[in-house]
Amino acid sequence: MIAAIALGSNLPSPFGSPSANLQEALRRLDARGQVTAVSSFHITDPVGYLDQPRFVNAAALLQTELAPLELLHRLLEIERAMGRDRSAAGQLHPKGPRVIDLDLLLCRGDSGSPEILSTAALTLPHPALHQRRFVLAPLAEIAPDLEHPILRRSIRDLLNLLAQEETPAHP
Ligand code: PH2
Ligand code: MG
Ligand code: MG
Repeated sequence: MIAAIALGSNLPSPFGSPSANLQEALRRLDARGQVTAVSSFHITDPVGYLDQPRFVNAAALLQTELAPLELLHRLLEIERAMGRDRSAAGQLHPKGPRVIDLDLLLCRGDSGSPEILSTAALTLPHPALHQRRFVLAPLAEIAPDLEHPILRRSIRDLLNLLAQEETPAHP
């Protein structure tokens, strides 16, 4: 299957800067399959919880034999191995600063059929995918024609729709 993955970091780690963390995560992802495309790295203002450093965000496509839930567990394993601390003591806020965040966005089987999942462990497509510029803008660079299987819109269209929403109406 092919998986679209969002990457984010806004804290340094022993691997280096947030950008170095993304590079290290991509290297580790490539060991779980084949990274077939990587977007540019976007410097973005924090969304949601604002009192934290700016993020470096990117998107990647991974060709893998893993099933979605297995892949999710590998992503969480990479986050942990790279020093992501999800404990209450280790994080300021659930949406606060992190060394590395790997989010599974969208998966397609080899026949092209989309994975639609709604379980306690995993929801696919990612429920906030279409609302986040820091996810859509990088993904649109590498997969503009990828269709959101529920909204039935391409990533390019979703990004354009978000841009329209963000534009204030004329008086
Ligand atoms: N991730 C969050 C919360 N806010 N803001 C930006 N710009 N980029 C992120 O990756 C991000 C965020 C929680 O996952
Ligand atoms: Mg996230
Ligand atoms: Mg996450």
